[in-house]
Amino acid sequence: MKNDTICAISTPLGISGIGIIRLSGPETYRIIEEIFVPKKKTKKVSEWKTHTVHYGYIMDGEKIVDEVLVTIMRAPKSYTREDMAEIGCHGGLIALKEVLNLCIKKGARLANPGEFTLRAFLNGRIDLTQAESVLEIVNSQTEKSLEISLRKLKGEFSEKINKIREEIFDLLTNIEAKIDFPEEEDVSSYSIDIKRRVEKIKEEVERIIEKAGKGKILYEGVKASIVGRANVGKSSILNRLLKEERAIVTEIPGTTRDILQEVINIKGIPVKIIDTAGIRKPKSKIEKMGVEKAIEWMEKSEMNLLVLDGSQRLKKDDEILLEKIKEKAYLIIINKIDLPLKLKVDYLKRNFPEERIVFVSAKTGEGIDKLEDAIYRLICEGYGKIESSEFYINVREEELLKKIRDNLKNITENFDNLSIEVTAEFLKESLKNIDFITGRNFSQEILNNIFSKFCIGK
Ligand SMILES: Nc1nc2c(ncn2[C@@H]2O[C@H](COP(=O)(O)OP(=O)(O)OP(=O)(O)O)[C@@H](O)[C@H]2O)c(=O)[nH]1
Ligand SMILES: [Mg+2]
Repeated sequence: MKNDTICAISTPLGISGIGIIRLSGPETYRIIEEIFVPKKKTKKVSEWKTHTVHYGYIMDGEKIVDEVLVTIMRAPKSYTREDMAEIGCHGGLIALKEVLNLCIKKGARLANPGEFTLRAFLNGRIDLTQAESVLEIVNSQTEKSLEISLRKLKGEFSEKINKIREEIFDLLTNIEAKIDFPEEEDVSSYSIDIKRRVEKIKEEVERIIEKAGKGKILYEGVKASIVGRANVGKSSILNRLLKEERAIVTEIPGTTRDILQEVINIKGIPVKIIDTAGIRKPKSKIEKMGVEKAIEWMEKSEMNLLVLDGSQRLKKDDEILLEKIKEKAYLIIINKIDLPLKLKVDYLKRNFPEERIVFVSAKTGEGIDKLEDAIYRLICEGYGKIESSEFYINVREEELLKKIRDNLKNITENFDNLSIEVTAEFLKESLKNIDFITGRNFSQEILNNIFSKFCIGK
């Protein structure tokens, strides 16, 4: 199966500027030879130089299918390390499908999701963390998370993991020699040295888990709900943050009935903002459901932004929300500062830290930049300094790293009571988990799990 030739449409299905069909495998050049008629026919496809582009027509017998550019990438200098070609078609869906069917007719097989990347992994071009980073690149929502995923693809994360592997491996060799030849050295200084080395490796693993935790926020983002009484300007604030008129704004209280979610980018962090229905005595069944949902969202979000209308005195509903908002990370936004201030700000300042209160006017845009800063600071409070994050680790990698950490901890915490053989077993277990991270050791199940998340053609 590994040796057949696969093909797929690698660009989105639909009308586009161009569409690309990818081929990979030993039959690639024979298939191109049979379906492609270059404008300048000088050499056979199998003699073309690697990384060259050729202009011509895809032909089905006498029938022209599309005018294309064919790019050749010869093994091992290709994404999959196999012979590869990319056919750049005009972006019409019918032509793309026809070219694809022609490739299949000539012996290629339609690729499974992520199969090109799977081959890159199986052929040793990238390890499993790098393969996963490809998916992370595709799913990145901000420049910062893209940068982090690209660093992982380059192998920075693998490098760290491999260094830890080397250290554990070295330690294990050392210990095994000791098991075989027990009386050669002074035992006590020897065990102090082992303990110190395990401690150091454990600290390094902990550091990776901690640093990656910060990367996680850049990749997965934060959920924040905008809540408040009806008509205080929640949807207007969302529109300001989005820099577009996304939510419907009217002077009628109860405008937002259903929940609206949009992702905004705050200094590289994707923040999913949820605009909720205003809280007030519901006038209709639909509105009542909206209000209930708003409270539900407050509970589900990582942070809540409570909007108050600065041109009015505090109402009972505001007070209820001011109480509820304290349950997790929050900001209090005083809106409509373009109007005369009637809200008792002193009262708020007495009861809430000053850095949690932001003054804005969604109408004029004043204070919106300060609101963005305040959201960013709130995220940093919860997740540490984001800029220092080096990489993102996914759930699979995190679970394995935690297993390794716990294994090493078992050694250091019980060191005096452990026999040298048991210590060796713990180290072997750590090594096994490291190999699961990088894919030096893998099961079909792990691969299926990872690559089924990819799209076809990647
Ligand atoms: N003067 C002034 N008016 C504002 C400001 N922000 C919003 N408004 C007005 O207040 C009214 C309500 O705004 P929305 O954004 O729909 O308020 P909301 O909180 O989403 O309301 P519901 O969805 O009904 O809960 C509209 O008429 C807005 O134009 C502001 O900063 N200053
Ligand atoms: Mg609204």
